[in-house]
Amino acid sequence: MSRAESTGQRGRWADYLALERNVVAVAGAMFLLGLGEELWKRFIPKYLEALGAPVLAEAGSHIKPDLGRLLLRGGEVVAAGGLERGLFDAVFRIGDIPSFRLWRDLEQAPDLPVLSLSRQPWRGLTHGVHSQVAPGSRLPLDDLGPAADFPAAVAAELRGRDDRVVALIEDLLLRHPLSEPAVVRGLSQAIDAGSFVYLGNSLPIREWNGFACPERRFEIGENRGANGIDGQLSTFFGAARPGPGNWAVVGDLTALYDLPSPWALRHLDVPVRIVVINNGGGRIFGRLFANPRFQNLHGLGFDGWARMWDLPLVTDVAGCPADAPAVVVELRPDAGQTDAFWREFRVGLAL
Ligand SMILES: Cc1ncc(C[n+]2csc(CCOP(=O)(O)OP(=O)(O)O)c2C)c(N)n1
Repeated sequence: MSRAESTGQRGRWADYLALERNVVAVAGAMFLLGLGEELWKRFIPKYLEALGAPVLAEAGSHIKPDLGRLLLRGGEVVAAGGLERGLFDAVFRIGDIPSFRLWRDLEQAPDLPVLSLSRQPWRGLTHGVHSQVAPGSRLPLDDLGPAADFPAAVAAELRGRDDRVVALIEDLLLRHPLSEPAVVRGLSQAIDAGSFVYLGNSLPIREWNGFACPERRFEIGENRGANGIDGQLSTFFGAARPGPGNWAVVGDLTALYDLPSPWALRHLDVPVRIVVINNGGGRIFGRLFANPRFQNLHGLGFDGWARMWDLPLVTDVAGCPADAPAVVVELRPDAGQTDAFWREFRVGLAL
């Protein structure tokens, strides 16, 4: 953007933040691949600290471990609850294409001012002021300073709610250790920190954001499959980095939609670990529709597929043969515990 434009924009943000006190800052997915993006990654946590507002951060933002007490660890449900109760005067979003469904929840609050700052031209939001910042350039935030004196009472209310949601989650994870959320928590503990973790599509993203250890640092790729759940394994192979530490965490239908993809592995020189969370269908639809037909329920396993492509298949991360270039890890969460987890989570949130 030109200098005049950027000054005008800064002024607009400064006015905005000075007027609006209850700002919730939300860091959406940022893919931090180049010089400019590294600059953002270093700068944003400092800026958010100065702002003092609670922050909802997606795993793909890569700044969760840097946010300390600012981070709403209970995640989207805490921010969504704040939205419902009209706690915020404004929402300030920084980042690339968002993966949280909270952005759709904003449709319910059309009058809420939303400020969005991104390297991308696409807002991915239903409303608000969207500003694009060229990749590699500084975020024009430095003049703002500690603009929002976030009201202590609202912060305390959110913080209290956040602590209660985190306690609820931890209790449920302990009581349902074989549930899907607990399986995802376990994955985030078992995968080496620093690894590239590709999440596809909606439910694994949602579960990773909700239940993975927020303090462990990974390079996250999120693909919600909005344009299709097919081709996700191929996308992962293409995105994998040289050297070890490439993990895909995908649903079983997502894997089934891309069965020929391991063909590409013989042309690639990157070791990969493909974790399939096999819950016997597209369970995301269990939440949306009463009719189970939408879930495409099945009783298939992935051993035949793995054999076809000469890939070892193991049933826990610890069992991965270290020297194998590609491994399938098939995890089967306990359906009863998963149902109980989500049922009790809903009940606990309503209390
Ligand atoms: C090509 C294509 N077909 C269908 C869909 C609709 N769709 C979205 S999510 C989903 C199910 C995903 O199931 P799975 O990978 O098993 O994940 P789970 O929901 O069980 O975690 C489907 C079929 C889509 N997005 N793209």
